[in-house]
Amino acid sequence: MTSLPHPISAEEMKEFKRDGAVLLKGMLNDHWLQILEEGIEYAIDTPDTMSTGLDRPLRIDQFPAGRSPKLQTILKESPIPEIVSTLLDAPVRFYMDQMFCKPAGELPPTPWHQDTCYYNIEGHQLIRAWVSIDPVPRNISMEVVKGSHLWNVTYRSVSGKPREDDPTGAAEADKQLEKGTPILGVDSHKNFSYSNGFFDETLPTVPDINGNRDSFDIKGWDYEPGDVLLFHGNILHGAVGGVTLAHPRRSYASLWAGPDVYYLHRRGQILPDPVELYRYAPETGQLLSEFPDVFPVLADKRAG
Ligand SMILES: O=C(O)CCC(=O)C(=O)O
Repeated sequence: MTSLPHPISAEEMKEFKRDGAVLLKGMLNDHWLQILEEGIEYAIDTPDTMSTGLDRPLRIDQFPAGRSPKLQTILKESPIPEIVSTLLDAPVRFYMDQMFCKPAGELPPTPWHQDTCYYNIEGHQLIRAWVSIDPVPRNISMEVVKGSHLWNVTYRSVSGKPREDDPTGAAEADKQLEKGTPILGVDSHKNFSYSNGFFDETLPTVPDINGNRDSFDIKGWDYEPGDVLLFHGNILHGAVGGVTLAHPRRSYASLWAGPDVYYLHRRGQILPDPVELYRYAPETGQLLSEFPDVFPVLADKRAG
């Protein structure tokens, strides 16, 4: 017995595997949309040290469910974990969440990027569940490069600073890596910035997708509140900017991990580890399942 409003079709499952992304229509009813809106609005009104862009047209918050009880409810009780578990056919653990708010007016773009290079985790069973409480028409939609989740490449993050800008900090970061401790310590939760970390210049840069759109197989959607967009952690994704919207675009994205996801000390870490993980001093290669109190299974909808 599923509590999903309708089952995920075999076609949709196939689409996710093939393209690395699928839009599931009408998965959150008005009850969930109300809770989501309250959760997002609460987070907007209570910025913390992980909020960036307060004075700019792109507000991004890391781990907003940490302070917004209604977002906690979304993570634990809404259909989202079940959806992800069904899609993976595996038990899923919540890793982290982010909120992206673009106010009404001319929208800034979301640059093309991959998510996994930002975090100290790696694995094929990483799924992002992206939802919005506002309609997001195709011309400002999240977009993905179809199939790029299978390219077997990790791109350089589009944030972070070059090592030569801060040689002392870079030497310290390299020492941390050698010791097997994360570059961004638990204190980085107190003063988060996208340029606290160093991008990994040994990784290739993201290709110029907008400059060569015809060369890429780009997929986007007309998104309606209630839909759930699922995309793979390794997929190239972004959103076009420069379009004027009469209402804000408030989105909430959670990252979910299946059994193969493990911890990895990244040279280009940009986002700190979840705060509760630091006390375990995790080592590269440890599965998230080794930290069940930090990452409990929130849904297990295996078919058989
Ligand atoms: O909502 C957006 O524009 C950005 C979302 C995003 O990049 C993500 O969820 O990884």
